[in-house]
Amino acid sequence: MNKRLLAAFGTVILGAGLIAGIGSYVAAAKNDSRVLQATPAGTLQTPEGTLPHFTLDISSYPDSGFNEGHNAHPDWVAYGPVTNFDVPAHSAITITVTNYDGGESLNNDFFGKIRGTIDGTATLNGEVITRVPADKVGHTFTIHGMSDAQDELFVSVPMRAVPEDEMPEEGYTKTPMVTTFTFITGDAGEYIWNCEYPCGDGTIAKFGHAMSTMGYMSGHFNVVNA
Ligand SMILES: [Cu+2]
Repeated sequence: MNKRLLAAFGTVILGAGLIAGIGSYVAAAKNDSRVLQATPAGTLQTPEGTLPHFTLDISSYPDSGFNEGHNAHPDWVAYGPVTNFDVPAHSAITITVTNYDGGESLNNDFFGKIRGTIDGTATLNGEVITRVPADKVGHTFTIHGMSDAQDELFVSVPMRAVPEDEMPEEGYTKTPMVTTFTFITGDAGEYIWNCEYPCGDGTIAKFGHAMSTMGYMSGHFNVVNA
């Protein structure tokens, strides 16, 4: 194996290791039982034929102030309105994430690339993209299985960070980054999603607090029979 191939391979292994580690962390905690059901949106033409189509609209925030009554840690970064989702099996799922948060650099460029969506693309503020530069990522939405026995579902999409000079002192920016992506579900099963951008605190690696507590940067992603 040549050196470049080995380096690329190493990056993938590191990525997979991170996911596995965080996944088991997350599975142990069930803090917030609220679940958002995907909204029916007719049908969609996909590479796998015409499928039932569903949508989820979510946001990522620099703090949990939006989440009154559920914000045990109002200063922690979070996705909302909730962090547990139900989507139908064998369907096209379109998720729109409105990101109000800034960011810095990913630990791992693996998560800068869009993975597992139709055509490997997303749209960012209406423009088609396949990746976000590793130093311009605010959060990621990364869906994966909890065990190897499961139907394959791996979707990872980076959210572009709001530039520092557009982040207000108070409240949320009026110019969020809007990312939309579509993927196809297989059989019903329980999955986990989490953010792979080190946006937490409490540890040197920034994988503590919001990153290691259910209901902020992670949650359940259930694929259910319609
Ligand atoms: Cu995050």
